[in-house]
Amino acid sequence: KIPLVANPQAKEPAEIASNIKYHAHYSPHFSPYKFEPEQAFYATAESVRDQLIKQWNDTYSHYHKVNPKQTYYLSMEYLQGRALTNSVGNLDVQDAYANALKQLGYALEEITEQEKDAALGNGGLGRLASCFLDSMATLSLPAWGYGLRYRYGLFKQLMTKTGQEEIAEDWLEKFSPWEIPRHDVVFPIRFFGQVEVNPNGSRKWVGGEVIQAVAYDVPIPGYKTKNTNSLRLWEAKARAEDFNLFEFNDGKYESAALIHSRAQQICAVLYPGDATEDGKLLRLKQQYFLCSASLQDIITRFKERLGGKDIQWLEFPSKVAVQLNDTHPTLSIPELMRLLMDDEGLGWDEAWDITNRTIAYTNHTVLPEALEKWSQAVMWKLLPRHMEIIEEVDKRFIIMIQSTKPELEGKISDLRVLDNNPQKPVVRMANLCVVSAHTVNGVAQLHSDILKAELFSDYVKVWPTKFQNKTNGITPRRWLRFCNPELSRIITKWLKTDQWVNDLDLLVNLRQFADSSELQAEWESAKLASKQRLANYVLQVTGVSIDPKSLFDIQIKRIHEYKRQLMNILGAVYRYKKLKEMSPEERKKTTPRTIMIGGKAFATYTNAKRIVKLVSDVGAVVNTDPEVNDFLKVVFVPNYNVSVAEVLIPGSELSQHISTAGMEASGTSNMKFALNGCLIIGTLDGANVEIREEIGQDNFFLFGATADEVPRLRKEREQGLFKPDPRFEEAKQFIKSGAFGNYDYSPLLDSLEGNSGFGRGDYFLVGYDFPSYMDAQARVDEAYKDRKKWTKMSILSTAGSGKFSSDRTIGQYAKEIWKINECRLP
Ligand code: 26Y
Repeated sequence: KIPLVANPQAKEPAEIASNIKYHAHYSPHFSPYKFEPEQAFYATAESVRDQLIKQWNDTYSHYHKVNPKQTYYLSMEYLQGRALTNSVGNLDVQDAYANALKQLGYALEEITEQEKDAALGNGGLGRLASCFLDSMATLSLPAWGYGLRYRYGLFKQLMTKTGQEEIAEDWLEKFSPWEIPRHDVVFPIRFFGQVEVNPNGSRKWVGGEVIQAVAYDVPIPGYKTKNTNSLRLWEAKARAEDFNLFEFNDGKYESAALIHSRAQQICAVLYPGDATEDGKLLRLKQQYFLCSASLQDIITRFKERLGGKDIQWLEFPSKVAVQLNDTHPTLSIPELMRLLMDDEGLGWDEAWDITNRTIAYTNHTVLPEALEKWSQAVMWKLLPRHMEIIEEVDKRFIIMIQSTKPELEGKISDLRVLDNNPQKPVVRMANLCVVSAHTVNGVAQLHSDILKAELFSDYVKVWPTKFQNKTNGITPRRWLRFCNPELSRIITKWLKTDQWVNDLDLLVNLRQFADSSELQAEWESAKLASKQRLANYVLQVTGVSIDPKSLFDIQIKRIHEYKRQLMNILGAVYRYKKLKEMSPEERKKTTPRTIMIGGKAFATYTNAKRIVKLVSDVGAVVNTDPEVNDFLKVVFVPNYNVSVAEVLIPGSELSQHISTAGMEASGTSNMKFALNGCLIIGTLDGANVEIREEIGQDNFFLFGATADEVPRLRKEREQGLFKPDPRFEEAKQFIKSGAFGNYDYSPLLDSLEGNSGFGRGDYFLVGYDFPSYMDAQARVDEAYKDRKKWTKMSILSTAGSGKFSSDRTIGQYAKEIWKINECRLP
């Protein structure tokens, strides 16, 4: 009885239902006779997209007309997750859609579950980019994202007997309702070839192969604003004229389509393995593809928006800000130089000045192995003109230092862009960024301080004002308002406003109610409901049943030795052993715990994979041991991703952020947990330091060495000057005894020995921090017994999280780095 009516601006539930039905019927993707949850999802998403398109087009025209300075965020990763809940929430049509779907026989929550995560990223850096997009739109800032449209994003993690197995995750299997191909936005991207010198001395890159970049746009709606920005993802496509029809007709099918298959490789997967030379080349191609397509697009738009006026190139930086999300898009620097000099005819000095005033760089790590270095030979082969430009940047930098900072003469070989070590000449991408960009920032205060004091300390002497801090943030829409509606309702009720969703600092006003038993009761019941939902999820994906009355203790993040999931599991092993040794009466006095660990290990990172295996092996034993079952469960949550996080975080009570101090640049899930009233056990690392400051030290379970102690402790550990705590030895020994099966854990356990000559000799200081970690865990157990106190701490965590809104972070980038202003749709 619901009519089929196309109505892109439908407001009333009945109209929306009609529009959804219209899409289900006329969508070319499905047979019109079926309306199962999957079709219902796609039809609903298309109807939401209808609503977005008008605002999206209006936003584009508005920016075009006003022509403000605009930011372009370049990132090789975006971890967008699902978009439906976020879109209806940001459009403020959640109730209308829920109602419309009800008329069609569905619940909105059920339909949203049908959506596949867009996982075009690995971890923190990619999710940060996605939170930033949400804040840029919400703040009505003229700011777009650029990325790559990977065919296969982050792999799907399967847990088998041997541990993690990776399989390709087909997020585009059917199609994505959120992307719109722009077949008219196409740029040529060249690879290989040679440099031609013209009689007038100008240079031109010619030959090689040319592949096209085609734009796919994803709408990014803001919350409580009509501004709808874009995430532009590039897809690679060969030109039709490069298809060799003669060869094909001659039966040489593969060689005829060679360039087509080479084009397809570029965006086929996120982080293709780089163990081989071909793998490295492909990764470099991906990076260049993003940089070149985006800059050509930016320059085209700059020209279009002049509306016929003469081009003043020196005005470019007053219209364009480019932010590099780590060094992955560094090739933007020589690419912008090349476009300005070779295509637009500018001289070096002008081009350099423009490039410098346009580009800013964010560093996300101090780990030496994560600092990108590209072989000069590979660069000369793939990008000969860019290598010429990089050599010139390097040469001019050296001259500048010699003439202005002679005292740094001895440091030049470390500071310059090229490392000409004859064994392996490389380009140091971070150095190229620091030398070329106008601003360099770290992602938490401690991290930015370390950058200035260590990694980039000599550059600070050259450019004392270039370095800034921008502490990361998270979007309160996805990470509280939409993923935790129960808690949101309570917050709104007590603050008597929902303004906190846009102005997260308002959460401090919860502090005055932290002792109220009425609020505490509501708070606890919301938490319990989220824990129940989480328990259902865990049962569904692992078959393990967990008790919502136990303490839910969660560590979810990429598996990495510096993040020390190994310390967590050693703690669990020790806890298990002690429980086994206790009498039944003693056990009853302990605090029951459910330890959940989730995260993906990079496919070739063997020690990380061993950690995954150990967690699941420990779980298999503990969870089936009737003696301890009521007091401890250990669960490995498979295939951790954005939508899994949206279930886990609201249901968490304790979360672990336990990296070796100085190694986690910031962390962002720590902010999500704290915002959802979860207490943190953690080290003084990354943003933990600031979170603890904001929520109060009494509400944070602190342990471990500080960053400035780490170098000395490492030395002592290596020299065998440090005597490990007996608890640490006991836990390791218990694993070695075969208590969790006979898989060979020795490479893992040996890496924890300080002076054994194995690996880096407990480089991550698990041995040193273990006793203080266990003491902090004992304080957690005690605190949890006092429900009133715990709930108060939980309320204070949320109340103190205002600073960690990505709206605050983006506001600071806009003002202090990009110099852009709001450009709100009327
Ligand atoms: C190119 C390759 C070697 C590479 C690929 C991805 C290197 C690094 C990365 C990703 C890094 C990353 O995700 N870093 C994280 O960034 C977050 C956002 O700033 C931080 O919160 C987190 O501490 C940091 O590890």
